[in-house]
Formats: sequence, C-alpha cells, structure tokens
Amino acid sequence: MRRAVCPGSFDPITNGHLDIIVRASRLFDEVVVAVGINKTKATLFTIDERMDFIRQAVRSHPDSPSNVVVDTSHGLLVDFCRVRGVQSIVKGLRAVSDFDYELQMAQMNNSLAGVETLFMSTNPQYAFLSSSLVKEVARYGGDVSGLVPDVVLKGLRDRSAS
Ligand code: COD
Repeated sequence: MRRAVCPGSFDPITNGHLDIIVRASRLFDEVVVAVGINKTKATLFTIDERMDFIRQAVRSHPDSPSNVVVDTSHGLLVDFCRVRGVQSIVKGLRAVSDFDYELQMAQMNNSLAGVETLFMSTNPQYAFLSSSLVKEVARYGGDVSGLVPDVVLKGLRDRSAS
C-alpha cells in the first residue's frame, strides 16, 4: 500500500492544509494526517479539537476522500513513519521562505530513515495562509471565512466568545 503522511500542528487546519491533504489523497492509497503533539508549544485548540476539525473538514470537502485518516504524532516524524508503514511525507510549499527549512527537514528525514519528502505547490489562493495568521485575524474580530473550513470558523467564533 502506498501510504503518505501530511504532518503538522494544524492549530487549526486551514483551507491551505486541506487542499494539500485532499490532493495527496488522489496520489496515495492512504494519507495519514499526523497531528503533532509538542508539549513545549502552546496551542489554541486541544489535540482532540484539532483532530476533530480535520476529520470534519475532510468529510465536508466536495471530494470527501475516504482514504484519509487522522492520528497523533509525538517525537520524531520518521519514527511515526516506521511504526505506521509510511514511505512518504507530503508537504505544501507556499513560498521560497518555506523552502530552506523544509529542505533541511526533508534531507534530515531522508538521512535518518530513508523517508522521501514530496513537495506540493500551494494553491495560489491559499499561498498567504497560515494557522497563526488566521488566529491573529480572528482574535481581533477579522473575517476568516473562506480561509478555514466551516467547522474551524465556528470553533474560532466559540473561542473568542468565551
Ligand atoms: N498551503 C499549503 N501548505 C501549507 C499551508 C498553505 N497555506 N500552510 C501550511 N502548509 C503545510 C506546510 O507543508 C507545513 O509544513 C504543513 O502544512 C504543516 O503546517 P503547520 O503550520 O500546521 O505545522 P508546523 O509547521 O508547526 O509543523 C511542523 C512539523 C510538525 C511538521 C515538524 O516540526 C515535524 O515534523 N515535527 C516532528 C518532530 C521531528 O521529526 N523533528 C525533526 C524534523 S527533521
């Protein structure tokens, strides 16, 4: 089985992430979305909320791919790949600024475990999108509809109302 992982913090998932996940699902038998648990990094949404957002966003996408599964990952991504039988990492590239660090990680992961990283160019309509910008705009009452899945929009509104 050709299996790929789309790793990230997904705090929260944006339409840029979702686009990469769905496009990867057309190329592989199974795509595992690995939500990173990093105890040193403060997140807006809990791990369960982030996983639930991803599952609902994938289900609500027009393609509604059935070969996408969502899991958690702690520690090294290459260890996750080994345990889950994943041969490839799929990453979205937004701009040249992403490239330096992504290249370093890809080469490190290849050197550690022979895992290949495939870069997918971002959909231009989402090239400026990041989870942190979305959170900042939402925190100050800006409109992020069209930039995140509906379930995330609701989550951000609930969070700012509480
Ligand atoms: N369009 C397309 N793709 C996008 C967009 C967008 N608008 N925004 C983000 N992406 C893609 C990028 O490929 C990005 O890498 C990925 O989505 C995840 O983005 P985030 O912001 O949710 O996640 P990050 O950057 O916090 O995640 C970093 C990882 C968790 C992937 C990384 O730190 C990691 O692999 N950690 C595991 C520990 C490890 O193995 N470390 C050694 C690495 S060599």
